[in-house]
Amino acid sequence: MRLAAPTPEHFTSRLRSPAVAARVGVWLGIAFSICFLTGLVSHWAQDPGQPIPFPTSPSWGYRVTQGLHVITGTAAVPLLLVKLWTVLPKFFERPPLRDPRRLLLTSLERASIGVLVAAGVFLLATGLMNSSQWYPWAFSFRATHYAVAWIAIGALVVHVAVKLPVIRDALTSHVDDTRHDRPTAVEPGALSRRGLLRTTWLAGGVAALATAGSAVPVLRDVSVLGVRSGDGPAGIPINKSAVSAGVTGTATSAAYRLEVAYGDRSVSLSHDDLLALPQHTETLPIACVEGWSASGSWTGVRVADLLDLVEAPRGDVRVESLQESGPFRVTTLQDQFARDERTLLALALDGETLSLDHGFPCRVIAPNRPGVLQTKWVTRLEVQA
Ligand SMILES: Nc1nc2c(c(=O)[nH]1)N[C@H]1C(S)=C(S)[C@@H](COP(=O)(O)O)O[C@H]1N2
Ligand SMILES: [Mo]
Repeated sequence: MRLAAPTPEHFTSRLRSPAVAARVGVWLGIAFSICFLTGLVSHWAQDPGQPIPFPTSPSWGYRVTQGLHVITGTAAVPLLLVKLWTVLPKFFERPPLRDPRRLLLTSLERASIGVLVAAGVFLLATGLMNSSQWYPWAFSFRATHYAVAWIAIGALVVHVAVKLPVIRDALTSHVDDTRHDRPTAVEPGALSRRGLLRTTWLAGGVAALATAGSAVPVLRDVSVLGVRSGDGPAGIPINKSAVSAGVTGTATSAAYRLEVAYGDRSVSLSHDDLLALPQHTETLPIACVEGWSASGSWTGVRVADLLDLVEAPRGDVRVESLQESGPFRVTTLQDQFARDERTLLALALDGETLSLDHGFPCRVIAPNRPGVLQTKWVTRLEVQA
């Protein structure tokens, strides 16, 4: 017996039709576009250089864009699976070897689809893994996810342009229309085409709801995928714990000091010194790049007030944590955040001394900022101007 790859004629279900693929494709295109745009926002927000300063208002902006990013990315998973299923026979089409011109065109089109599928699967898979805090890779997630997003969106534009006539035709005719079907795609399945589409929308909706609870408190109970929803002191989840950051000793030591420096001027403040400075309270969210977010009422010292202690001009501030290693040990608090009156070095959350896991003795909390930059266990602020 010889094992042969299937040919398109082996696929007989009438559900595998451009009429279905185009309709699922519209939603997939919308989901990918939302992911792309909100991803650009997130990349900009995390860029230490920021040629155009990231705005500090509205304070909940990043919470919304990043929540949307992860929700639409998750909803895209069932859409992509159904879409791939409907076009599967295409992967087994034989290239038109006898006609060089058609061969070239088909090869180019297939290559662009290959790139699109590979990039799309890569983005959704790494995104899901990231939002469940599983990093089984050595490359930088942000740089790679960002680069591949450009590849995907480029390939998507090419794909839509090439298929535009078929897409337009499929969308303007009835869902059961057979004009663009392969000749063998005639067998009725367990579902009607409309039934398959409804099931797909439902699956996308369920995936979205299952994720949304990490950002939308009222949905918490239905969100089985919302991994870090509302547990942790004051209802705010904990990402990196004090134990895993290795700071339990240094953060609670009587020798703890916050150093504020500008050039050769510096001051050194104990936890009590910080408590003796004017205190301000702001309601601001922690909005993690993984999509979860939660709002808290933070009390502490304005970063601007601290910089005034060393008569520093405004400028980017280098923030250093007690944490000994790890990518988020040192972060940059850009000028516009350092100036903003809502930006605090928080000492308390919901009226209670900050817990060790939330960053005791003090942590950065600034409006409209990715959680990853809200540095905990801060021990040094240095104005770079
Ligand atoms: N020093 C330090 N600060 C840190 C982190 C870290 O790993 N180290 N994680 C950040 C991330 S990814 C998030 S989402 C927030 C979460 O803050 P929380 O644990 O208080 O909710 O802390 C940020 N601050
Ligand atoms: Mo985060």
